Amino acid sequence: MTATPPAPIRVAVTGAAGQICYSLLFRIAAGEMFGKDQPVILQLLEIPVEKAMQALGGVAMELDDCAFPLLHGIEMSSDPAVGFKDANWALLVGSKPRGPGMERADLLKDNGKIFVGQGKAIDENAADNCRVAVVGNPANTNCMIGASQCKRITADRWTAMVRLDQNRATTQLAQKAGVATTDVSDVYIFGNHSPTMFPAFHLAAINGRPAPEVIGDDAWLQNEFCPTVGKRGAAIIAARGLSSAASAGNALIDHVRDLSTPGAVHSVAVKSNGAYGFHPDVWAGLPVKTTAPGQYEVVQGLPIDDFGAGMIKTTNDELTSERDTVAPMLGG
Ligand code: NAX
Repeated sequence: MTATPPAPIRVAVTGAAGQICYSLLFRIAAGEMFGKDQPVILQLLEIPVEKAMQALGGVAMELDDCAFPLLHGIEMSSDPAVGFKDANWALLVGSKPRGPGMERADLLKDNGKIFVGQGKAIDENAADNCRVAVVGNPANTNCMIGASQCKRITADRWTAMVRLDQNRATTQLAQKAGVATTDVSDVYIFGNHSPTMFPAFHLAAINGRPAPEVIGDDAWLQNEFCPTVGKRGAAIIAARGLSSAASAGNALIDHVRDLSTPGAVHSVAVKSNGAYGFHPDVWAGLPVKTTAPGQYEVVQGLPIDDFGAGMIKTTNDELTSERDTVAPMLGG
């Protein structure tokens, strides 16, 4: 007897004609985010500009041309009320890039407006069980702004992505130690998705042993590893002339898959509620354990040494100052 396939998951994705989505959407449709038996319907959102919608049409044609068995539908819209309708997951990838000479405060405010609108649209239109993952930068603060507009889709459902930073840190440690990435575990990112983040090397393990003991070079860990991970995005722009795209899409696959997998322990930016000394109302990268599909708890009580405390203070100060900049946009 053949088992009845599960009902499709509706996945709303913004920035769907952009470069991250050009890798991400195909992997979702291939079953890498929600599993090889789970059908999906993609609800693709772009800005109401002819060029963007035309490009989106081309992406949809390519998705069609893959004949993905799990892809049960593609919907396209520039209206958030339509795009987020009944969505079970909302992946907020689109945002406005920083233009030449643009101040970070202006970027925060310009993108903040997008996330005010999208937060409201998600609260009014998404499915009751909707979960949100924010990728568009500044991701942590955009996530805070979006969540602040919601009553139904509560703050604990709003997450921002620091998984790319976790993956970057894992590979840097593996390469330094001369081991496989699968030999490295317990890599957690604390704070902002920005160069101030703290990749907590003192908690990481290599084949079960503390990473600092295996690597035996604290100066490298503090003075090279941390800045390399923190500034990796800029290094990729310098090399490629474009920001990270395939690796960001890959990280979002990991982020959502692990949030859907009970027992997974991974780095996610969530409302801090004061964990590890973060301002309670900012979204900070933290180690979380998935407790049920879409639900998690912050892993509490991990030891933080003086170096780590200093790093966490710096990244918390940045998150708090971003919060101050966008304070007039916060709903609730
Ligand atoms: P692209 O500029 O290639 O694509 C962004 C797309 O979003 C564009 O097609 C644009 O029309 C669309 N868009 C803008 N506003 C929108 C709105 N209100 N509704 C729907 N669509 C909208 O950028 P891409 O390289 O794909 O990067 C997307 C975002 O991810 C950027 O903000 C980028 O900074 C951020 N990143 C975040 C990372 C993270 O780890 N959190 C890493 C990678 C990346 O830098």
